[in-house]
Amino acid sequence: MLGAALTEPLLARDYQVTPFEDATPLLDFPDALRARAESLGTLFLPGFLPAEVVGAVRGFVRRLADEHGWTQPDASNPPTVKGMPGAKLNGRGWDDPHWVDLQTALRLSPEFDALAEHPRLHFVLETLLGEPAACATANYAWLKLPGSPEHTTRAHQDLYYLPKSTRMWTVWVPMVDTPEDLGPLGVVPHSRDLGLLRHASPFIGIEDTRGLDWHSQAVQCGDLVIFDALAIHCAWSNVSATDVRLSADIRYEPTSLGGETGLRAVV
Ligand SMILES: O=C(O)CCC(=O)C(=O)O
Repeated sequence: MLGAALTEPLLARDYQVTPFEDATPLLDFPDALRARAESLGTLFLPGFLPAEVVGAVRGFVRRLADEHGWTQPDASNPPTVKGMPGAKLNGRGWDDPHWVDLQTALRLSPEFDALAEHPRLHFVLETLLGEPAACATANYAWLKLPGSPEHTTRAHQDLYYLPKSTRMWTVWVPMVDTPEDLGPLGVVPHSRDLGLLRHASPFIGIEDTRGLDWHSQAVQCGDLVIFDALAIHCAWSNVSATDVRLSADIRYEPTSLGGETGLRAVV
């Protein structure tokens, strides 16, 4: 049973939040890019990916979401997605069997491969890892439906769920234009200095993060937020009345590790 607090929206306005630092000027200076990433544990690259590459994944996801009755069909596939009124994911969202099926279909799709293997992404990941990057496990497309604060991604560190993945970097890709009320990602820079913090449970995550300095802002389709395995992050609640937040997270590890992670059972 969920605690009462988990039905309350998680709102950036209740936290100390400043905008992300744009790392674009460092793209021509790999050493400086790596130094920024290692210091902050996160990078923000606005407009980094071609909109059509991300749009193709959005189109794939929304076709399945339409079939499940979660979203309103729109064959023109704009970077906004309307929810079907009253639509809900079951359970905790991530254990809804239809959502799990969607993840499987997505991972087998050429659209996802084209995104995950995009050369611009691999250039950045290889710069951060110091060797070629391999796409790891635990890659998801998230649909955050309006009116579902109980499915908000609360503050956590990925290393808690993927305890072997100390060298992993995650790329968070908004697949729709995501203003603040749609629930963009929030990240705490320099989290690795804190080590792995106590998580109350896989679903609750880290309970008290109000004293921390968060980075977050409205983002567009094509932007990227990259963060390491110890970066404390969340996604604010979708409090839009009508729209769905769609995003993907794609994880990478050094090729020398084989791209295999040990996913902690989520209960
Ligand atoms: O987008 C979300 O709601 C979750 C993202 C996340 O936690 C991750 O990428 O690790």
